[in-house]
Amino acid sequence: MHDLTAPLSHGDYNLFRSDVVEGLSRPQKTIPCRWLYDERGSDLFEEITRLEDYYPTRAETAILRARQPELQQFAGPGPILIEYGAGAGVKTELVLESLAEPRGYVPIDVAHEYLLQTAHRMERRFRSLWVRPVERDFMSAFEMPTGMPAGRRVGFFPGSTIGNLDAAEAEAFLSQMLRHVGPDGAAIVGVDLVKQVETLLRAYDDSKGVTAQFNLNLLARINRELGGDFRLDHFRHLAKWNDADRAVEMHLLSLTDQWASIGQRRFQFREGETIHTESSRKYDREGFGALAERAGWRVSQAWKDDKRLFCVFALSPLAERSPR
Ligand code: AVI
Repeated sequence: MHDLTAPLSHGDYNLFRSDVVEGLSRPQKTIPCRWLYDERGSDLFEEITRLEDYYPTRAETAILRARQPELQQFAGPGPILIEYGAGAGVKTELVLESLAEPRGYVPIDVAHEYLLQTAHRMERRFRSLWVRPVERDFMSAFEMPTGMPAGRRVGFFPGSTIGNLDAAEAEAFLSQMLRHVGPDGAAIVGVDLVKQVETLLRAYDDSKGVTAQFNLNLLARINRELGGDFRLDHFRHLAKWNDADRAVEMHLLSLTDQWASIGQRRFQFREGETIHTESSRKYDREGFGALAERAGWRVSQAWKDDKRLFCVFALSPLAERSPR
């Protein structure tokens, strides 16, 4: 998610190009949201998390702070924290601080520099912690590093990033996390809740226009990295609620009839046509509980903030081993 790296590798360039060309060839044009996060996009996203209108980060941080004793009790003594998509550090520190003598920390992220920064910061902050960064896309199939200390493994997936996955991806992700932590493990997952559409849309179309810049940056990235000629002033950021999917969607709306090229490929846009760039699904307790169950988990605890905007779920394996 946090791409602090310089140019794309050959493989990533090909993947980016084929995702964009294939996505723009569909009846509903679409580009996978992972490409929003080049260096500029990652900076803009960090800025979004500090906005008044974007409540999820604040609400989740408040829950983690308020529930430190419960988190400690839930994880038990000497746990190993496995974080999917290494975060900016505040939430990770809050959780590691809550835990009783954490033994290990395994941050997982595709962005090399970012991952190492996070790993080093946690090593410095928690002196006796065993830290092993894993440079992988958390959606790919991968194994835990060898030599992990003994202890209960606790998966940590904050930020409602699960909302950016569709139902099949979310289930696959939760199943893999269960495989990683094993039958004695546990998980802590941050999930944004369904609420008034007005509040949701304000979070994804903020008054300072940072989310609009974040979305439009995708076209700037296509121009720079794939040799595109998109006119950024001919598109507008659009956030809308999809009631059937229970998701806030980000789109780039074409303001006029126009063509844009990427190398030799030309794409036509009608006035009012959109490129779908992200879905951010929202859950309620029942909906998330059902998803978790399909992946082999049960909800042990569900902690909400005062305004009931966001929920941190503590999950246990459905087939937990009975205490010896
Ligand atoms: C990273 N992800 C959880 C954010 C979200 O809320 O879906 C990305 C984002 N998109 C627009 N604003 C924030």
